[in-house]
Parts: sequence; C-alpha cells; structure tokens
Amino acid sequence: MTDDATPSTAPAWHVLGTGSMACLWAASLAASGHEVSLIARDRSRHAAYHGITLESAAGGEHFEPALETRESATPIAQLLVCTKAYDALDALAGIAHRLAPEAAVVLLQNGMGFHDEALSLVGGARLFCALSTEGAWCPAPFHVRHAGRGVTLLGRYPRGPREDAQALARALPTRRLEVRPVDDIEHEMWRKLAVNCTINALTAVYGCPNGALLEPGDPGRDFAAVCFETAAVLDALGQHIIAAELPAAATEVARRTAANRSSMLQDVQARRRTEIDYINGFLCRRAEAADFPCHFNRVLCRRIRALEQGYLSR
Ligand code: NAD
Ligand code: KPL
Repeated sequence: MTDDATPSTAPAWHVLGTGSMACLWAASLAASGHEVSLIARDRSRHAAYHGITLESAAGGEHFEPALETRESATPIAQLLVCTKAYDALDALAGIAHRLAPEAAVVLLQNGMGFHDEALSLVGGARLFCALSTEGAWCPAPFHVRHAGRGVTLLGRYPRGPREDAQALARALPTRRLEVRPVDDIEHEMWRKLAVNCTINALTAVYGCPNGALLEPGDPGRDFAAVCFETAAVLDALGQHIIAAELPAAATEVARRTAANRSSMLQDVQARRRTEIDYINGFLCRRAEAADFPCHFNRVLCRRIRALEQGYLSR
C-alpha cells in the first residue's frame, strides 16, 4: 500500500545506513511508491533483515526495501546518506564509484566539517544537505519509531538555487515528512550548529534535560557563558547575524524542547560515540584557525571525550 502514485519511471533511491534515520526515510520513500534500497555497512546486518517496521502516530506499517552492501554493482542515481557524521565520509567513499554522473547525493547529518571533502568524493554528482528535526529511534534492528514530527531543510551544498532543491524534494516522501527547500543550506547549517554548541554538550555533561539550562544553578550559569563565547566566535568567523541572534535563539530552543534530552545526552546515556567533533569540536577548529579564543567550547569537548573514553575504551 503506498501513499501516492509515484511514476514507475522515477529514479530509484539508495539509502546509506541501516539506523533510525535510514529506516525512517527508506520506509517513507517506500510508502510513497519509490523504489528504494538500503545499503548496509556489511553482510552482518542481513540475517536480522525481514523488512522495515515503521511505528508512528498513524500505527504500525511494514515495508520491504531491498537490502544490499557496498559491493553491489547497481548504479546509484539518488543517494541519501544516513550515517552519523563521523562515518559519513568513509561510507560515501565506499560507494562513490557507483554514483551515476548526474546523481543527487543528500547528506543528512548533524554537525559540520566533512561536507567539503564529501563534495570532492562525489565528483560530478550534485551534493545536497538535509537538516532534519524529525525524531526517530530503533527499539530493535530495522524497527523504527517515528517519535516526533519535524521539518527537513534541503539545499544544494554549499549553496544553490532553491529550484534545485525543489526539484529533488519532489522525489522525496513529502506527504509523510515535511521538506523545505532553501537557497543557502550552509547558512542554515551554521545556525543549527550554533544552537547545538550551546545545548548538546552541556546537557550531556550535566545529564539534564534541555530546560534545565534556563533555570538558576550551574547548568544555567554555564549556558549563559557558552552562549556568550559561541556568539563571539561566530562573529569573529563572519557569521554576524547568527551571532547576534544566538542568545535568543538558543534560549527559545531550550524553552521549546525543555522536557527533551538532547541527542548528545541520549548518546552518552546509551554509551554511544557522540558527534562532538563535528559540533563544538568543529567550532574550536575554526576558532583556532582564526586565532580566536574558544576556551569554554574546548572544555566541553574535553569533558565529552572523557565521558566517551569511560565507556568506549572498555
Ligand atoms: P544511527 O546510529 O541510528 O544510524 C547510523 C547508521 O549508519 C548505522 O546503522 C550504522 O551501521 C550505519 N553506518 C555507519 N557506517 C556505515 C557504512 N560505511 N556503510 C553503511 N552504513 C553505515 O544514527 P541516526 O539516528 O540514524 O542518525 C543519523 C544522522 O542523523 C546523525 O548525524 C544524527 O545526528 C542525525 N539526526 C538524527 C535524528 C534522529 O532522531 N535519529 C534526528 C535528526 C538528525
Ligand atoms: O538538535 C537538538 C539535539 O538534541 O541534537 C536540540 C535542538 C538541542 C534539541 O534537543
């Protein structure tokens, strides 16, 4: 059963990854009548694969996209990369030789610092980035819960006319997942990075929900300090508007998501590697290159890496 009548001539999608976002998007693409295949890291995922179960407010559904590994020879016309930031380049490099000359490649990761390298990996293909606030998690392999509806901004990287993204959005499951094409996705990436720098690591260090950053006490005091420093760094890096808006924007996100655990706190609590190197770590590298101090963000990076070492090295 599919949502709409997608023409059978539409190019197929490949979704790289088998985690929460990969399953959400692959199932939603299948629901919209697209031909879609998941690409797993290796064959170890195959034994557990009997299709994707998608649970959402509308109930449970089952879809059966093909599952392949990077060794498959099928050319790729449309690729959605759904790995974590730290795996994106390796994953892309493993299948770049399969990209058709005019292929569209969409990177769907939090964080910054790997997109220019991705641009050189995709050669003549068109690179897009997607920033998503959809919420999804997998209680079991290939079983995904669509826990919160959000919006996905989509744009050509580093920038490009909105029409490019509009054309690609027509090949996405927009009846299920809201997609908003934008002209300057890099600007949106900076804007999201700025907010993530102020909320994610701090909530992971204190083990608190986002709203605790707005209350009196140590988390609230540190939130004010990290907002101040992050805005100063962004200003020094030429991101003047984002810098000026950051304190109010970060406060508003913390207020709106007060009861939520940030994605970094969830990673730490589940003893997973975090994306710190692509959030506060990226900001620190840029600040260092500009010879601008970034003390507080550096401390946050050290604290998160120490937490990770406590469980990843065992
Ligand atoms: P996840 O850990 O659930 O899934 C990542 C998947 O990538 C895993 O299945 C892993 O096996 C796979 N992978 C790694 N290397 C690979 C390779 N070489 N080839 C094939 N597969 C490979 O992560 P996720 O929650 O789906 O998040 C993906 C990205 O989306 C992250 O950057 C995250 O921050 C972002 N994001 C997630 C959510 C969410 O609600 N889950 C929301 C917004 C943004
Ligand atoms: O994007 C987020 C995240 O957790 O990664 C915020 C906006 C901080 C919401 O929790």
